[in-house]
Amino acid sequence: MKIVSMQDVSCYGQCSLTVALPICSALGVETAILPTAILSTHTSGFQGFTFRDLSSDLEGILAHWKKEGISFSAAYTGYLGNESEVDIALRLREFIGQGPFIVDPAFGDHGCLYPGFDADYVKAMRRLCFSSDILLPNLTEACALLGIPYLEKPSLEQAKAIAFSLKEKGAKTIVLKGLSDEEGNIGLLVYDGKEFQTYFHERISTNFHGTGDVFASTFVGVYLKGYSAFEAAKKAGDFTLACIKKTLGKEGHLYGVCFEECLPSLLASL
Ligand code: PXL
Repeated sequence: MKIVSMQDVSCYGQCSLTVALPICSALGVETAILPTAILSTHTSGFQGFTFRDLSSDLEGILAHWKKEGISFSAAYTGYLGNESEVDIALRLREFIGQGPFIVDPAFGDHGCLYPGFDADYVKAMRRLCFSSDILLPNLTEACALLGIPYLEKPSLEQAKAIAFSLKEKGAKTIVLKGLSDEEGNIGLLVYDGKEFQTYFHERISTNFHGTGDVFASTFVGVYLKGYSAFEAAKKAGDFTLACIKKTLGKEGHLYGVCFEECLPSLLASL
């Protein structure tokens, strides 16, 4: 298995490519990268971060790969630097044949867009998200993509309607994250156009950054090992919870989760 992952390099902060590379590699998936931007840190909780947009390098990288006849089994996209990179991301299809195109919208959480993103970015991201084979939105991203008000705690029926609408817009399988059940657990809904499957587990109320990237990277690696989307989503949810638990109590460590220490148990569970 050889994939290409397109997202930023946040040099410090345990997110995007510094999460995707180790997790996918540990899961036995060769991971090439298409870096969208280089930041000194991610944009949540750090002030004055540097941001170097790499958009103008990306065409050249793809052209070289094409000349070399390079191809991949799948593509996995996350945080892009700006809306112009959506068109580059869409071109990754040329490199993956019939392989899955997996998109983590990675543009917002808790009802807000990440700093620097606006309605135009969301509009551009619709083109990418609605052409994905597997879409991994949280509720913030799902509602923004559909242009509906943010629902923090939708009922199961509302969550199903959101997943159904995303499917109608063109995404083939939807893994909707951040749902709540009556007992206060957190969970997800997987909809592949045939059935809705849900999975809930313990919710830890502390908010750590980068958990969406840990979830997405684990999902991608496990899915490509041959697990179904639902099984991969369950493994990714369990692993993200384990990483959060490992990080709880580590002072000053809200910027990311200590996924490294949990990788051996993830591998042992497969
Ligand atoms: O975890 C998503 C993410 C990735 N990359 C950068 C971010 C964020 C979320 O804020 O700022 C640079």
